Amino acid sequence: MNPIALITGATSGIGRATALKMAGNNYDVIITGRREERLVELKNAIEKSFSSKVHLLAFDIREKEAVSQAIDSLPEKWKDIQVLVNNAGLAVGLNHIQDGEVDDWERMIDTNIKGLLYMTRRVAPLMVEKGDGHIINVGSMAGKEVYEKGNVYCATKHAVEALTKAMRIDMLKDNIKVTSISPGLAETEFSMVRFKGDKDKADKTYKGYTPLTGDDVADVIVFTINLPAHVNLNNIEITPRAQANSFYKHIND
Ligand code: NDP
Ligand code: 8X3
Repeated sequence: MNPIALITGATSGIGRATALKMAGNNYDVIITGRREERLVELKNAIEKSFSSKVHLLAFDIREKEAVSQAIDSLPEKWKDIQVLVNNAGLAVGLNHIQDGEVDDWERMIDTNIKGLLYMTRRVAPLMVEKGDGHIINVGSMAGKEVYEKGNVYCATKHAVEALTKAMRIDMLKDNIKVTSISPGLAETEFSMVRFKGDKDKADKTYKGYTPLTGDDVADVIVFTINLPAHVNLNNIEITPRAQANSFYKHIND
């Protein structure tokens, strides 16, 4: 068997691209997400192009019991997880705090913070047991800065930053690498989810400049994982050339 990587949120965007590139780098991959048909399609695509093995787990990361059951259900050899990419996440809504939808806030907190914690709580002990492993947390530029109407999404990604630092300290003696990667604007399904299916608003987000793609972010994740065992990239910020930070974007057409 190849080394094993578990990628959450592999049905779309950054997670899907990461699963494909990890398979291309001779990892066997465990792919997760809620949309099972997409996981099946991705499994077929990987098996068609690479010799890697694929195991799929369809569950909602917000459900603690579902996360536990999914990890428990893994055949013993699939529990030897070398890399965990905590990628599943979302922004829902873009409102001033006084107009925010409490249900949106809960979806973001439950997915981006609690879901990441549930996964880590079940997978990290498997790594600690063997004294080796690498956890990549997908944060955001929204975890570095706070922008107008970003309130709760930014707070969840600040939490990812804090948890990344905490994990690195807590598992230092166990040889577990922990990295956070903080992308800026990447064209995926992210904005369709944020704007609740409003395609015009979603498309506008990426107009007039060249945004990152899921592949761009996945390339950096794979680079990070492939570094020598004694080297860790603690935190990576990646933006399109046209974006300096959360506030400055250069629109050129
Ligand atoms: P996508 O919407 O394309 O992908 C999000 C993934 O997360 C999907 O596979 C989705 O799977 C999964 N997911 C969402 N909710 C749940 C849930 N409750 N249970 C299980 N899986 C879930 O967006 P991106 O690829 O852009 O987002 C990936 C990560 O990157 C997120 O954490 C996001 O915050 C972060 N990010 C994105 C940026 C961007 O500009 N695109 C920039 C910075 C960070 P499914 O719906 O099938 O469950
Ligand atoms: C996604 C990027 O700028 O919409 O995390 O917060 S941004």
